[in-house]
Amino acid sequence: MTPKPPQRHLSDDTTDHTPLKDTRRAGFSPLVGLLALLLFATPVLGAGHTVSGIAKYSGEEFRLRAIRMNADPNCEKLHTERVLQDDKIVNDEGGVANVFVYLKESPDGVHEAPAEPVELTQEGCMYKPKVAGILVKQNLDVINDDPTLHNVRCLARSNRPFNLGQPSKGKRTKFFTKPEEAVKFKCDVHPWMSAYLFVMEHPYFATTDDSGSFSISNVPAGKHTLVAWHESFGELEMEIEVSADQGDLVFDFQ
Ligand SMILES: [Cu+2]
Repeated sequence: MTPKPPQRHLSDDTTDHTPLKDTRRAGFSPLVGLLALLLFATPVLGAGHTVSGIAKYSGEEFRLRAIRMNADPNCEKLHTERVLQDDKIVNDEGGVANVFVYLKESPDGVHEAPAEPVELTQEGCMYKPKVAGILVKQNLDVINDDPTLHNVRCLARSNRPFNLGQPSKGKRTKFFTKPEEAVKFKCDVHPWMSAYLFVMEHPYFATTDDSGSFSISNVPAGKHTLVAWHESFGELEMEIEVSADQGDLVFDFQ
């Protein structure tokens, strides 16, 4: 063993570090350092295109039932109007909220989790957001914003499931170690409460807003499969080829 690594092995050395947390580790020679910086900085600097569109529902009409909040007077007190079930939110133009839209495969490998957490808040005895994405090893802050007991049951299948009692206002932090689609969260105290998290290896995803619109930024050019998932309407896929910003994609749930 020699304490000084031979120069010709340096480029091999850089390929073994995933994720590459510290570019200085690859920076034995300035050229290798610069190459690594260019390779890994490209998505962060915003090269790529915005992929956007809308999720619609054009199936049979349905009626949403009101949630029986009076099952817990502490929840009922937090609302002045009746609250409808949140599993099929469709606006007058057919736009569907809470559709998770994402690239099926990462075009550029596994991304490092951002430092800021994803928040899952229990507010008014409902989960906010209802559907969200999180990266592997990114912190999930589970927040109880209500003056009542919630019991968060995470029904993960690939990851370790958990069961978290939150008797009063407060925050608990969790994270996931493996990618997993549609991890369901429910509350044992309030049966109408549910939320879904997608544990992702890349950041190319978005959740539709109340108008059904989604927008994914910095998508690398090339062919991708775009998936749209909805808890009640199912899943749709679309093949896209990205070479410029794309703003008119339509997912039509039946
Ligand atoms: Cu609850």
